[in-house]
Amino acid sequence: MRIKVINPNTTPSMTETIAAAARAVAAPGTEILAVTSATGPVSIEGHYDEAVSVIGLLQEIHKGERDGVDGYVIACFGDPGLLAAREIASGPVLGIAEAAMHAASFLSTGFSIITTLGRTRIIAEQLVRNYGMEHHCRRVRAIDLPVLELENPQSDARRMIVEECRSAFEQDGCGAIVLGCAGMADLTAALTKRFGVPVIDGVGAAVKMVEALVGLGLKTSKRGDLAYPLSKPFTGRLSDMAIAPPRDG
Ligand code: 5HY
Repeated sequence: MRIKVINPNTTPSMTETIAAAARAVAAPGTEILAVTSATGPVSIEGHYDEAVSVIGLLQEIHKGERDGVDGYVIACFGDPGLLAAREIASGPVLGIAEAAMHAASFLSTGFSIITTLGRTRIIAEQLVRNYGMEHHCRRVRAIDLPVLELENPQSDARRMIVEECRSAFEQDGCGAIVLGCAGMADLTAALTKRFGVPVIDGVGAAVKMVEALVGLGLKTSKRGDLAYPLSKPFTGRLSDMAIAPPRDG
């Protein structure tokens, strides 16, 4: 099967981290197509960044549908554009935040999330509520470091994440950690070994869940609000994103 893993920020080095995490867990018969959005912000650190990033993400989903991709992973912890992506995809589309939270809820009675900036922490708290995870998520924590500092070998990001994990275990009573940024995907193995608890990277979790759903022969429901968008003209710069009317017969 072919799973398209889309980094909706436009930083190719982060896509490499994401691709490595996806390929590390993919089954032998799974091909990972890892792509960087062609347009949008270099990092996604707020509602505005998310909103703008969704255009490039949806363009990649459109391409994936033309290429016959089996399923998709949105590799950004805000899960930007998740429902819009599901409207235009036939196969499953999973966001890394929802995949990681669900995986953590299977493995512990309470998890803490560690993300980058304080403002992203608030967005992650909203996701926790949207996904009905209030009873599973003990706390969302932030290391107060911009996303692209995770890509900077000179930054203190690793040490800060380790310290935040330690605080989470001491103060939150959590049994698992969810890494709250796609750029943290390469830390999973080292943190799991260090703390001896499940540390969940959403990229890996989402790839395995898409594999499972595709393996079960399941697709995105086209009944109700996830039905294909209505055909109508789009005007202005995004006119090529209009949905073509269904062909007769
Ligand atoms: C992410 N931003 O996963 C996030 C989440 C964060 O560009 N990729 C981004 O840490 O804000």
